[in-house]
Amino acid sequence: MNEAQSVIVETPSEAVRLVRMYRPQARNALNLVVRRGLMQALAEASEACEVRAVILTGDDKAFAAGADIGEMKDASPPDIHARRIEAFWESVGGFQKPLIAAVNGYALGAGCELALACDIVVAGRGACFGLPEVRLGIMPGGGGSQRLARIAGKHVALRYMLTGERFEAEAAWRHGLVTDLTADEETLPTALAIAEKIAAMPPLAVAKIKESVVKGLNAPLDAALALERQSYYFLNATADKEEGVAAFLEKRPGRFSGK
Ligand code: DAK
Repeated sequence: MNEAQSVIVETPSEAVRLVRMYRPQARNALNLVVRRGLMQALAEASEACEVRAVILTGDDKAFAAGADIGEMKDASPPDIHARRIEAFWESVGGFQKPLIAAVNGYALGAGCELALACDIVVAGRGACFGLPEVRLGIMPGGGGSQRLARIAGKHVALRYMLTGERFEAEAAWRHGLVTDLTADEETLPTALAIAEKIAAMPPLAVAKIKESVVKGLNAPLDAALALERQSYYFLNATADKEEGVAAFLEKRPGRFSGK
């Protein structure tokens, strides 16, 4: 546990880190302490070679109910600038290993943006999403307006952002924000099973696939296809490719070295 116990880091297995936002008295609202704790946990997971996938979660009531509204109250633009909140969002968006959100309860505002910034989102049927910033006279500032529009399309993004209305996990799944819809009690086990599956894959292939998709989405198609091709050639020169092909032909599981 770190940062006054607002973020708890668990190691369900050597290859999987579970990072839990823990500020239940405020529905896990992302104050400065929680943001710092998350940044620290991600930096440590990034450094640790044995970690192959990270799960972000909250508790039964909330993944996270947004940025801390109390901290916003008297914040002027220079105050907000000085807090360097973008460093937090960059640490999530730029995280190189697979990041899985396991969402139960509320994922609102910055909490929803956090889920949107992950690579895979598992949600319990009772989860509730939304970007209600408009009701506070502001707008999503953690990438939500761009990521929701890219994932769900302009109409869906504006439908929810302009009204601030919440939407249920089932709708989030229909709109493509949620990859896996589960019973609430299955959210974490499902996320863990996905993380373990990824962790058993050849690490270089996993890294290149994530890089190709995430960077490719920000690039024109020609440049994105060139990046994909380059990564493909790179992977063809790895020991893991040799092992993966040999394992298939010999009808046995692959033993990958990450080389
Ligand atoms: N901030 C602070 N405290 C919060 C909170 C929040 N976002 N959400 C809940 N809490 C606190 C409540 O004040 C309450 O505290 P006490 O009264 O017990 O002291 C406690 O958590 C329990 O909340 P409720 O009593 O309201 O519990 P309910 O189950 O009835 O309702 C709720 C849960 C999540 C539906 C409700 O609390 C709610 O609507 N919360 C606000 C949700 C919201 O509007 N979220 C968006 C916040 S704005 C930026 C990047 C991103 C952002 C900003 C800048 N930059 C890069 C600059 C993001 C902005 C936002 O997220």
